This record gives sequence, C-alpha cells and structure tokens, in this order.
Amino acid sequence: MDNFIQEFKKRVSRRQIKIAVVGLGYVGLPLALEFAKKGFFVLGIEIDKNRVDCIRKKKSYITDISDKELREVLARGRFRCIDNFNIVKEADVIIICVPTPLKRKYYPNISYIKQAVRSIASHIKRKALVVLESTTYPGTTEEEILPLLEREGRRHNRDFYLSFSPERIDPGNKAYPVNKISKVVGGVSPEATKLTELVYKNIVSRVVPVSSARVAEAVKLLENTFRLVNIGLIDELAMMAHKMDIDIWEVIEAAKTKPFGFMPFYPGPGVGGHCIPKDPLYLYWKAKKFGFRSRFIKLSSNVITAMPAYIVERLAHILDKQGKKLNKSKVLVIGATYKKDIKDLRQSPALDIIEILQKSQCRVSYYDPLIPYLKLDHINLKSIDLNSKNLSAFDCVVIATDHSAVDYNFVLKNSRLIFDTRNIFKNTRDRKVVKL
Ligand code: SAJ
Repeated sequence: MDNFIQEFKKRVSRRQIKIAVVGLGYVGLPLALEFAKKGFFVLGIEIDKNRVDCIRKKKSYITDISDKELREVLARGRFRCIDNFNIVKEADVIIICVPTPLKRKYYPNISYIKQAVRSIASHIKRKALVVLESTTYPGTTEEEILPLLEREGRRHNRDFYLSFSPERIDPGNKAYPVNKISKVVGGVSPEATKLTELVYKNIVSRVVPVSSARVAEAVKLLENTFRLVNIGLIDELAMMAHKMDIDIWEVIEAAKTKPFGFMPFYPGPGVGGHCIPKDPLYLYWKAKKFGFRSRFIKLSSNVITAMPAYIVERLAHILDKQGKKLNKSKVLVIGATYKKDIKDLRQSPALDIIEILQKSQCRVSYYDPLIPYLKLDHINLKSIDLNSKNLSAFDCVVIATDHSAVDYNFVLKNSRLIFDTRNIFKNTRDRKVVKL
C-alpha cells in the first residue's frame, strides 16, 4: 500500500494524473479550473448540454468565473468538457460535485449522487480515487456510495479509494476564491484520506484530514447549520426588536465591537440559496433515524421560512398607516436573487414575497439588474426600467436584495415609500424609509 501511495505522490507531483470532475456547477467548474491552472489534465463531465455548449463557446455561466478566466484555462489545453462518462476510464481521480436537493421539506434527495456513481462505477480504472464533494448527511459516502462501487467484485482499498471532501465555495465572495479556502478531507480508509490530501494540497492553501468520511460530511453540516441557526436567531430578534421599538441594526453594529465571542449575522427577508435552507435538513433527517429530533434545526428552518410572510405583513401595516390597503396598492420589489450580486434565484425569499403579494391581490412588479425576466411557475414578470416615472408610481418599494449595481440615492429620491429589509439605507434618516 505504501508503495502505491508513494507512486501516486510522484505522479501527482509530475502532473501525470488525470482528474475527472462530475458536475460543472458553481462548485465543480471553479474546482476543475483550479486543477487545470495547476497543470493537471482535467476532464469535465456535465450532462447539461447548455453548459457544455457554453464552455465550448468559452462563455462562463458561473458568477465567480469570468469568460476571460475560462478562455485562458481552455487555451492551455488541460481542461476539456464532455457530456458523457466514457472518459472516466482515463481518470485517476474522480470528483463528484452534483446537486443534493430536497424531495420535499426535511427529505434529502441523493438520487443525483447515486446516478453519478452508477455512471462511473463500471468505467473507473484500477486504484482510482473517488471523492464526493456534494453536501450530504453523515454516512452517505460509507453507507450509500461505497456499496455502489464495491460491485462486480471491486473492493475498496484494493481496486479503488473513496473519500468525502465538502465544498466550501462562497458564491460572490472575492476574498475567498477556491485556492484560499482550506479543505477538509475524510476517507473511507486512512489510505483514501492520504491520497485525497495529496490531490487537494496542490490547489488549496491548507488540507485538513479527518478520521473518516462521515466526520467530513458532518463538518460541512455543522458549518451550514451554524449559519441557519444564527440567521434564524437574528431574524427572530429582528421581529422582537421591532415590537420593542429597538433598532436591531444599531444593536448589531454595537455588538460587533465585542472583539471576541461574537459574530454578526443580519436579519433579512428570508434565507435562499442551495445550501443554508437545505443542508441542515439533511442532518435533521439523518439524526431522526437515530431517534434524535433537532429542535434548533427545525425551529430555525421554520423562522426563516416564515420571513417572507412576515415581510408582507409588515408591508401591509406600513401601507395601512398611509391609509392604503395592500390589495389596492402597487408595490415594487427591488432584487429578485437570493443574495446580493449573485445571479441565482434558488430558494430566493424575494420570489416568495412576490408570490405572496400576488396572492394578496397586490399589483407587484420587480427590478433586478441581474435578472431581466422572471418566468417561473407562479411568476411571469419582466424587470421594470428603474426610472423616476416608474418609481414614483409605486405606493411602496421593497428592497429585498441589496445588489451593488442599484443607484439607491436615485431610488430614495424618486420613491414615495421604501421598506428596506437589507439596511441599505443605514445612514439615512428619511421618514419615507422604514427598516426591517
Ligand atoms: N443571509 C442572511 N443573513 C446573514 C447571512 C446570510 O439573511 O447574516 C441570507 C442571505 O441573504 C442568503 C442566505 O442567507 O439568502 C444564504 O447566504 P450565505 O452567504 O450564508 O449562503 P450561500 O449559500 O451563498 O453560501 C454559503 C457559504 N457562505 C458563507 O459561509 C458566508 C457557505 O455557507 C457555504 O460554503 C456555501 O453556502 C455552501 O455551498 O454550502
């Protein structure tokens, strides 16, 4: 075994190993490009033909990757993308970065992971290393993935190696690109951990080996559950502070001066994205199998899920104080995506707010510089032109996402009333601005 690890180490240092990345989304594509930039041959496998087409046209579909960066990596000839799994047999390392959605609230859906593993299982070359990056509940790698690979006589630690390494991409965070984010790795065996370490140490500043795949899976869920619980907490405290006529934003700013033992979270219209609203519910589901019901996860999830309705309730009250009824008002929602400067609508609370307003017979429009159209199940709207005539026609403007590319002074000047759920107008004392 040591001979193989030593041999593998040499081949890694000589860039003689090929890496396949399955799933080129916001996790897989940056990862694939990072390995290619470090001189590895990378085979990107993506079943979405539009994405394959974009890459072939050197067009990035990921906010954090520019066309230029994609073009430069492709020009080096160390990265290619295809839409089938046949090339897996060339790969020494196969990294799976496919989505892990929910079937419904609290019910994980690991069918994409299983599908990807089944697609590679019959192609993997002898002693290949398989790494799962998709966020999932503790036990997935060992209990679900290992058996799928140990078929047809294959044995772990002889014919292949398997580990888990959680992705930690923070979309839109320029301070922390892939190579600046430490990486946790946990193998089904110590050898698998070691091999995974040898691969990732080439692209990140620090690799953190842990004792097993399930510990690595749990690390990621702790990270995201930590965020869910704290965002749920601050959302609840925001509702409490409003009742008590206390400015929660001022409270947070002052609490931030504590140099230890405090980390600021900010209230908002709800929690979107593909991670925070969902990943902790994977942990909830698995823990329940052990007879443990996490009250924190359930409560936090319920608080954040109720935020869009709370926002509309507050809006109705704000309009009522102006002698207006919600179902007779025109409301503009500024920002449709789940967080600022990210072109991603997944689980966006702004969309929930728009839907609730529509159901309340309110005439609702939206403006988002990144999203020209909303063509969804229940919403079919075009982003309005943000001009003074349009702005002044609305009874209230709701700031739901705090995109940088909006002229908020122009919005302030031309709006009759603003409900600011993101504290964009923190330094404004204008009576027409009402804060969450
Ligand atoms: N939000 C708040 N208040 C806060 C922070 C966030 O309301 O104080 C909202 C945001 O507006 C957004 C949602 O929560 O709607 C999620 O924001 P996020 O930045 O926590 O989550 P993601 O999904 O964009 O990225 C996160 C990563 N972000 C950070 O750690 C800052 C990280 O948790 C994971 O690496 C990543 O999800 C993932 O892929 O799991």
